Amino acid sequence: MTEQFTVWHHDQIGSTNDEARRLATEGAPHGTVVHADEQTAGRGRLAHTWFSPPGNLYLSVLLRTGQPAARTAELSFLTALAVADTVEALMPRQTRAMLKWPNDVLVNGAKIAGILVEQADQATIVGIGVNVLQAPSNAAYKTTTIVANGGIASVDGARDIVLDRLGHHLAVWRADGFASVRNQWLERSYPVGAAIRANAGGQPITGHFAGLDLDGALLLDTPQGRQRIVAGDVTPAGE
Ligand code: BT5
Repeated sequence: MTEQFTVWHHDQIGSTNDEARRLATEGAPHGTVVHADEQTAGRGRLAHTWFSPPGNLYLSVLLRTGQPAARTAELSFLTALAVADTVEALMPRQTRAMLKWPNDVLVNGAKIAGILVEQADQATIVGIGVNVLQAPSNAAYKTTTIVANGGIASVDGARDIVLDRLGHHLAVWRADGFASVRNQWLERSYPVGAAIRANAGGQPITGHFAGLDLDGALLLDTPQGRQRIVAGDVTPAGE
């Protein structure tokens, strides 16, 4: 099934995810997209702020997949593939986008995009921010933009590519399930066996990356055995 997207554009908005949630409660259909040039209350996970000045892409896609809410997390990995494809399409040829659990898209170790997937009533809201021109200088880690990496992009061009790639990966997910998404995600992430540290609330846990579980949970091999981490962040063990 080819995805049909209908884009509602705003010059400025609080958060495209909030607007998409509102539209979901009004019964807006699958494929409704909220795009804004600027956000005044852009959000990340856990009440983090998302730096959202003009010059970047901010959009939220309302999906009604007909799948149980338990599969929502899968959409965050699927979206990361679409965002990585987009970033690579806009940058010089050899530049690769790398994926870091759970939702980061990095270029040369710096965060270039953010993904926030939320459940709203019967719908899923997929929020995507891609730094085209602007990145915050005061974030807790390195950040970057398409343009800083020698890429050439318009925000609307980035939007069209990301929707196209999202449509593609959704079709693969519908046909083949999460296994194919998971394998593609793993190909673009840390190599299995890499030493990483997981921060999941409480003490950080250091171990060796052992891939993703069938539901997208991080698997970490530690001296105490294999651990499953469902929420948190990871960093290379040395940092
Ligand atoms: C994310 O959160 O990475 C998800 C961000 C999703 C943003 C999109 S934009 C469209 C839609 N509408 C919204 O309101 N949100 C979505 P998290 O993993 O919690 O990372 C947030 C952290 O990244 C912040 O605490 C900062 O340290 C850093 N950060 C903030 N703005 C950034 C930016 N533009 N680029 C890179 N890093 C940023």
